Amino acid sequence: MKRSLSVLILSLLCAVLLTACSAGASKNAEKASEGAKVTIRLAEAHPADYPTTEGDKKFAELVKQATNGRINVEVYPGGTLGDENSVVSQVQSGGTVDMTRVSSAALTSFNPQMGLFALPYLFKDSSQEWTFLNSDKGQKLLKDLQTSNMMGLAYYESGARSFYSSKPLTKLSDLKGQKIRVQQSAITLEMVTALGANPIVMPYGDVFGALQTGTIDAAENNAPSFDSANHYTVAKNYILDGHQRVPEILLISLAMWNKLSPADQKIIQDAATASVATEKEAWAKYEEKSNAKIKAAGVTITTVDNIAEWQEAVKPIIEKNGAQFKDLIDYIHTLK
Ligand code: GTR
Repeated sequence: MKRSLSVLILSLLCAVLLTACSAGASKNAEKASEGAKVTIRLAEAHPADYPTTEGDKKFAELVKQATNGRINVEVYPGGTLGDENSVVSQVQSGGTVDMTRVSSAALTSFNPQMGLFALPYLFKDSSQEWTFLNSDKGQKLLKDLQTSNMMGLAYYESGARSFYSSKPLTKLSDLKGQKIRVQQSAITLEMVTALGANPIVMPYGDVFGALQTGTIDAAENNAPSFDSANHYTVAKNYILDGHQRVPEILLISLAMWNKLSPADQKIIQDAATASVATEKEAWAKYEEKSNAKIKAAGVTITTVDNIAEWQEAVKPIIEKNGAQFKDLIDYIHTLK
């Protein structure tokens, strides 16, 4: 009798607590769904199934959930809103594109601090890179984009970039004289020149056609991009020198950011932070699939066993451009 009474009291207590909690939760949700509706247009250069797009979609879903649909993030994959540079200009000027997932390389001409990630062979591996990205110094770089009217919400994984060519490419000296497409980044242009090749800046979407027609001989990217953009069907030689680890950034215009209430800003920031895990998980799977696909397609894949030779060739570039990032570089070298 005594026992069943205490069970009853306990169950009653639980029920009261649960009701109080769910009332609190629905009150919060109600609060988040109050106010004017907001639509955020997010531009993505990659196709719908690419890892970064998976991250964008997760971000949109989390924002929708937290605001009961009051803030609607529309994701536009496949570069339909324009190439990276024009999209970043839109975001920066508070134009019709409010957000984009973009390569930090495309931000270097808008914010010189982003040039850090263009420095060749800066990070030892992904683990050292992420220790830096998650550190206060790495996060500060994101927030400092505000000085360029943009706000970095999160970093996404982008692996390491390596060269691929339609011409033979199994050693450093093969790069000599090759016309290589690069992203719009002054440091990358200098790096490619130092490696003996001729850099050509061109939008990502034009690379496939340019490889086909021979306007360029080569390009450089991570395996998922090499695969998803079909470059591997034309450029059959891939040399894994891993010259750069250029993180992706989830970016919002300062114009949109400043329109949001502090509570909404927190929802947006939290959703962006939470979406990183989804993107990284999708990245690992996609990268594995891409490597298998590239191999099966008969691409000659060369691993580099004398990376010191490549590092030596770009040393002057690091010395010249690294001075402005000395503190950050020294800090990175202390990380495991
Ligand atoms: C990819 C990156 C794209 C784009 C592309 C490029 O790795 O995800 O946003 O910057 O490289 O080479 O232009």
